[in-house]
Amino acid sequence: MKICRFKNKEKHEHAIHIGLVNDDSTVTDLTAAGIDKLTRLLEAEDPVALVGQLAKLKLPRLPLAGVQLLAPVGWQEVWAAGVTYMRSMKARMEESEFSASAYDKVYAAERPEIFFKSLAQKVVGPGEPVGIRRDAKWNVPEPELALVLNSHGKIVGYTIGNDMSSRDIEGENLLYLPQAKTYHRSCALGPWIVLGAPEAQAREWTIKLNIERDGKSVFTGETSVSQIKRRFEELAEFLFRSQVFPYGAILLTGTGIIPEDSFTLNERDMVRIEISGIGVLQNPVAVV
Ligand code: DO4
Ligand code: MG
Repeated sequence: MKICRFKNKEKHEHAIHIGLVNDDSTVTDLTAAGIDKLTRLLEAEDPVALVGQLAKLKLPRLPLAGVQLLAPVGWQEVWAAGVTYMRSMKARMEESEFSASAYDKVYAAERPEIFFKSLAQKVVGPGEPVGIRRDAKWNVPEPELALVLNSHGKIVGYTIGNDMSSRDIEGENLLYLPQAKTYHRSCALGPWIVLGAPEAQAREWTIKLNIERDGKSVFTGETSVSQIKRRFEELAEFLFRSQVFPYGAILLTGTGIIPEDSFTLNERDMVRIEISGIGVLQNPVAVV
């Protein structure tokens, strides 16, 4: 079951609607049934049952091609876990002699690395440009499974996240991590939220990254969600320790795909992330 935020392209209106995506071809407008915010669904006792009941009503349907999908986040803060895949730990130890032992230790430690990534209103949606910093020389996308958590810390869904990162800034000094990770257009989410998949099912999904330059593929990579070292509930539990999220939160689960060290993104590259079980998130790259 896939839910989304969208605008009606045909009507050129600014109003934001909440929708149910049917067979990747049409969208049922749930806002016509009074669902004006994602949290009305995500905070429900049983979001899948609620959407199932709404789907039985006679509600307007639009072609998917006639809507502009928006980032599936309303008021939730976006956070990110790091060094959850062996590949991420190794690549980061290589990028920085200075911080190598920190990455090594955090991979094995009981407490995971979790950092603040973005306010909801700064998140980029499907088709919108993601940013590379003008003061960075080594920039990469990080394709990540994103957990959608309600205000009680319960995992209610999943979406695709891109944790855009400046590897030279991060590698120079670990204390520069917030500048390497949190800047204009550094976080993309979409295309929608998949509800109701248990962790065991999500662990069977694959994550693929394809980067195109001038219409040609310049990088492809693939990993499996099963390679994430920590359980999703463990990550969610640490995020909610001594914290409150009145609107819930989004938690990116770390990257397992890192291009070779000679690779950096260019302006106008196209980043395509596919997670089987969710869909495709695609964004062009712009210098910010
Ligand atoms: O500590 C650096 C960031 C790690 C990260 O973002 C990841 O592993 O995905
Ligand atoms: Mg990351």
